[in-house]
Amino acid sequence: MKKTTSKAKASVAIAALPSTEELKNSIIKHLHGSLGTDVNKASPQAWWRATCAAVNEYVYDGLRNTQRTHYQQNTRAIHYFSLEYLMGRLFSNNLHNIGIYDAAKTALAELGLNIADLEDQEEDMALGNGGLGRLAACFIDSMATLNYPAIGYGIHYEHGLFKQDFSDGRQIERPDSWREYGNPWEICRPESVQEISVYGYVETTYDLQGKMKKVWHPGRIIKGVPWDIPVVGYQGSSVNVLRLWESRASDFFNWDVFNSGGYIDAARQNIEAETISKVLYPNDETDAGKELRLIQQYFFCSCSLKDIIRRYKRANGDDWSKFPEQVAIQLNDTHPAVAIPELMRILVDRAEMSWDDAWNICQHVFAYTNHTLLPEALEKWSVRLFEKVLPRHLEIIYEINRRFLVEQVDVLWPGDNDKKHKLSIIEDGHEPMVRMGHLSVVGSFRVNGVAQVHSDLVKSDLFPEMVALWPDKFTNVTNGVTPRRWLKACNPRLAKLLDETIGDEWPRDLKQLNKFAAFADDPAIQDAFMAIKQQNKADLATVVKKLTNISIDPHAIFDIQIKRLHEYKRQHLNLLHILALYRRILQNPDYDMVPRVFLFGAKAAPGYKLAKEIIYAINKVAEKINNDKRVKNRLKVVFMPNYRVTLAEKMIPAADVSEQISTAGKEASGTGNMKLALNGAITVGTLDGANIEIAEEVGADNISIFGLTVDEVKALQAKGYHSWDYYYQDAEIKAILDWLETDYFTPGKPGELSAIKRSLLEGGDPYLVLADFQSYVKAQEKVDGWYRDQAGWAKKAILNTALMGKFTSDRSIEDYVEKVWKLDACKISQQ
Ligand code: KOT
Repeated sequence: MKKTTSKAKASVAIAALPSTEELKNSIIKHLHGSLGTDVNKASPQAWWRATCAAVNEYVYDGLRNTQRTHYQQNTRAIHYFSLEYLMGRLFSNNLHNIGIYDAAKTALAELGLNIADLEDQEEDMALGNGGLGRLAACFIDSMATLNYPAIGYGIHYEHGLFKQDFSDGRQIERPDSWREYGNPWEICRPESVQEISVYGYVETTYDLQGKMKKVWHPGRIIKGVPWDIPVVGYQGSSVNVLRLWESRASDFFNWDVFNSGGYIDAARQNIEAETISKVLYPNDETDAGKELRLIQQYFFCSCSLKDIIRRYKRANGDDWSKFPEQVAIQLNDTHPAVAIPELMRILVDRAEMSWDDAWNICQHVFAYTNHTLLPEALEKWSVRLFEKVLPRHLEIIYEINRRFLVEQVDVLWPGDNDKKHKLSIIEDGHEPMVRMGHLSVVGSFRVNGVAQVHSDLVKSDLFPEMVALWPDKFTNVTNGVTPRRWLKACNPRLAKLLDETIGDEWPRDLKQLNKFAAFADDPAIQDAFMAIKQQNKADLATVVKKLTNISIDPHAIFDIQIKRLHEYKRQHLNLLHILALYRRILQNPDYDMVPRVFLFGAKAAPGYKLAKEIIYAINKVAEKINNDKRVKNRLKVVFMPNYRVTLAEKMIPAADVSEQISTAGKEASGTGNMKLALNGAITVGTLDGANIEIAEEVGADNISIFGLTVDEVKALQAKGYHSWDYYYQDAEIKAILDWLETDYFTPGKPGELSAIKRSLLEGGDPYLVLADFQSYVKAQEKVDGWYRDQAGWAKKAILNTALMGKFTSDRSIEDYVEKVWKLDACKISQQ
């Protein structure tokens, strides 16, 4: 029997790791004692739950050690506020991070079970939309791994991001019920329930000394119940917590209504209170006017702040002076920005602190990360709605704004009303709005973008005057991804090759991958690398067959675009290229190209019409191409249904080509670009977001860059961009767009795919698809040429993996620590 190490390591939260035999016994013990079933009749679901319970024994051990150490050392901690956490599955991630994946695999095998079957019992925890939510998940993994005292705060949505089906090629949304039968990783903490208020009115009162005091009489009280999800650092470093709030009706409040005879009213208010954490909003739509969304934001911010303050007071009593030393709060975009006026309210109204002292605390506590420059995504709330939901907070925002305009703006630009209009937190107009970005900048001590070019644009285009006021406030932290999930766990074959060639330190020190570059010309390593890619592609082909019934050849180039569907991400540019290839094949039956499989994965926001039309068009074109014998398998097109973290983990290790083709200046960073390159895919990309930094790292020979740069995009738009010119001057573009209007892809229904053409011509092509088209085609031809030389390709792919060390989320977190949080790591002691 192979025995895993049970040696206790210093600064590791989890004391002793189990042997295979111990794990087996523990699983059976839980099968009997926690699940009430027996080895002879247990379902895969029961086996999975029993294994989770066995694993949790070690997780909880680490959790207790971590929490006790943090408490004893009264450490400064970072509190990550995010409306989204896109966690995916936790089973294999926890096993890998604890360091017992192999032991568990063997234990299960000896019990007659396949670990992969158990993994498939778990629903994805999809409490996020895309990049922003997945980044939060990578960050909490890294914070635990690096031993930083950190807690993630968010909402315990009952329903995560919708599930996607296709019906005749069109997206259908279905509800996601990830915890319908409970979730073994979460712990309810009724002892830490909080109550928060909304609605009502503000009364102005005066005390005996004539001092004015504002009293908020809330209209509704809501209970927040915390659910803790332990976050296991790699090799069991620290076990931190993700604390998610579930809304419930307040017992206290509803009892009153009940007593006054309002039984139905009480029941209705219960339902309304519980609605708050019911469902995640799918983004890319404007949330303006959505009262529930504002309440969600306030609900989790208020619960979290109260939780932080409770913990602070337990250690420091009523002395607020150490608060900014102990507490840092990172705002994941502006969604949690209402935490700023909420902390002011608590300090001024509740703790009776002076405005100046309270503001001084706020400005040393909050930091804000911007994730987008798209104007429609910059959050604004109507003053009217704000006043209805949070009347006292609106007053506080007015006062923050008044002081900001008088004490900052008017001092730097005396009498300049244009500047005041531009910088005011309140936007004028017939419907005045609260600008959450402005509020976040004014209330934070640091503001960062998520890739260098994006951070530069945040300064130059979004907040130039704020930079003039506070030049040192703005900084960059380039995103990263956790190599534990996005290489070690999802690509075990490549992980093993790396362990064997460069040692096994890379998962916690990704710069070690550099050593792999020395093997880029080594034929044996090239062969091994390509064989692994081939096996991963064969595995994916099996998944594709199962999900779509489409057969794909693992020897073709696997060309992958996976990300939310949005015009700026330009899935339709990819589609136009596919149509160009198809057309060339039909015109020239011997058209010479390396066979290619184009794989897509993307969800469209339910209200985003054009995004849904693009999905439909890709599916219809796929149907035609995949069934056209004349193509002779040179082209296949697959739209994978229900793209999510778990599907990403299967697609990324199998990718040869990574599509990162956003209009320059629009994709803040991207993180899929990092995951794909890390797994040896060659990027076809624009000079946008983190693609620029990826190109710097891997070198121009190992990436296929195309398209307009940020400056060229600006120049073209300044001079006036006319997409019709490209249509009339480029016969290929014209033919393809006209083709979409026929009934070729939708027999008997001409015009079904015309939405794309319309947006590119009548709609003015806002994302410059036609301007970049020919350059994109050339970048793809370059890739086709590269692939014909397999040794040359292997070298490029190896160098992509080897040179991605910068893009670990551990580095991002170290950057935050140095530039923003000023935090010390905390060695965890065992009891
Ligand atoms: C959505 C709504 C409002 C504001 C921001 C967003 C947003 C931005 N959601 N996801 N993002 C992405 O965040 C990632 C992590 O920083 C970036 O890599 C990506 O470029 C953003 O689009």
